[in-house]
Amino acid sequence: MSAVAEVLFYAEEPDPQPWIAALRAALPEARVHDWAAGGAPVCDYAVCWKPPAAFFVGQPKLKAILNIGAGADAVLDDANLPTHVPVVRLDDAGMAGQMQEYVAWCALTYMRNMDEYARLQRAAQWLRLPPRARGDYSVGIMGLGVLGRAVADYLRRMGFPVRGWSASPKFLAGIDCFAGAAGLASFLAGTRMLVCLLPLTPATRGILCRATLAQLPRGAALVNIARGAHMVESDVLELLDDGHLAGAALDVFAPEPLAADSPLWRHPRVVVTPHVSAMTLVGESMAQIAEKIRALERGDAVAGVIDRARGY
Ligand code: NDP
Ligand code: OXD
Repeated sequence: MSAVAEVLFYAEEPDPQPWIAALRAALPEARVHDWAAGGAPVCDYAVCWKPPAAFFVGQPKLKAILNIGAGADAVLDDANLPTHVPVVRLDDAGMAGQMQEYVAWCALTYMRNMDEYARLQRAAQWLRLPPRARGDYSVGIMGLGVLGRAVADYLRRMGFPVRGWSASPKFLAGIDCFAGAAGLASFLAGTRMLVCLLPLTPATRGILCRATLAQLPRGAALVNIARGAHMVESDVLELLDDGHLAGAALDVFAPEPLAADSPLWRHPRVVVTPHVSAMTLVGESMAQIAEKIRALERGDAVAGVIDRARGY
């Protein structure tokens, strides 16, 4: 780094101090300022997760904004976000492995009827359901980016038939790939468990609605691990109640935390987890951000720059 870089930090976390300490340790050649403490100078870089409206005010010299997350939807929605400063998101940073575990757990649960056996146990009912073969239980992944591709490959290696859907066409070994609006119907028609790993953009908001989910075969399961606003909650509840959807594993909600009176909490066919399918890991994420700042200072290209026009 030519001169000492000034880095502005904010993370919507109960205790951001371990994050600040990890960034300082990973980037000792910079000065990291805790925005919440006040008094930060004009900075070169902003490192943030869900910053408050005032965060970018008085920062005319930012060279880049580093988002402490894979999804940049929250920071892109910030009314004060400078328009010409690149926004860079996390790539994997320890999240892909967690997503693989979460989706593998869902696929085994739904394929082996473990959710149904849990309900039968609560009713003290001894009932053996017809077995299903893993090779017949297709998993469809919406979004074949950093996380979607890692999950698709993991499930394929477990022996599930895997299909994926993305904006642009893909050719991935052992995965049936579909793309764009033209590919959506065929993708859905052959999917027994649908996994959403899309970014939240104007094109994907509300995509998990009746019109989409009704195209899945009856008895399909839904796994939403992307953003709550992908889902039209009332449509999902209706489809669960009429049996079109056999179950839903939901990790993300709009808004979060999920309201205490939401019917999702107590629905017998819904599993709720509190946005933990892939947690942002302090060490890995701060190390990746430090490397990206170093690369930017050298004038090198970095992975994960958001295309503002497409929103991801
Ligand atoms: P990427 O940007 O790497 O991948 C996004 C994928 O979605 C790409 O394959 C892209 O297609 C596809 N896509 C985007 N828009 C459309 C569209 N309109 N139609 C079809 N496909 C589309 O993102 P990541 O894999 O890193 O992360 C995905 C999301 O996961 C994040 O945005 C975030 O919301 C969520 N997430 C959730 C976490 C949790 O704990 N619940 C943790 C981390 C992330 P193409 O390849 O053609 O561009
Ligand atoms: C992310 C998240 O986008 O944690 O990284 O949701």
